[in-house]
Amino acid sequence: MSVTLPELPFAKNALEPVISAKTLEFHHGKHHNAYVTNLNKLIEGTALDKEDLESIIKKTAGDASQAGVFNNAAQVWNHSFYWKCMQAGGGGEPGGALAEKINASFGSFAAFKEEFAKAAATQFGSGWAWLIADGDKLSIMKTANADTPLAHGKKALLTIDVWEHAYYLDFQNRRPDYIADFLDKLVNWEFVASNL
Ligand code: MN3
Repeated sequence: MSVTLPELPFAKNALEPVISAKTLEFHHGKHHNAYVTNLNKLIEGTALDKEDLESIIKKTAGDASQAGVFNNAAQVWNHSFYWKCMQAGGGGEPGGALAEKINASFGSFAAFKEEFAKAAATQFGSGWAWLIADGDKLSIMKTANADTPLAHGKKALLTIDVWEHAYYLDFQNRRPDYIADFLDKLVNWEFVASNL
């Protein structure tokens, strides 16, 4: 069973002007695709070839001898999840049970937003910021490089990719502006709520 590259859940130009079609052409068509290709090469003919993506990640997490497999598998999963976290005309505030959980966990939506943006801005070098379910509460997590909440027994609800390849063509070094626009204009709160 080989891992496949999922289609983007929107047209390549759907997230403009925040994320350009050019960025998605490279980010999905080259970067995400390369993680899929590399992973399939690494697991071909091994026992992991019969596992699904989530099991591959869990089975190789923390095993230095499997770092290549873990990094590529986690990056495949992280990107597939990240695309679903965005939509044209997204952003704003969630409602319902998710809004209640955010208020209970962070005090207010504004406080959540500030903490999420801070985690994304302060992740040194490449990585990801996450909203996760941690038992009954929601919390913010940041991970370096390919690392992912799944490898730590946590459930991801929302993520933002803060590798430079995610924003450099559109924002150059202005990572905080990319984060602000992601929160204000792109987050697909229905998808986030569906992960609860
Ligand atoms: Mn990326």
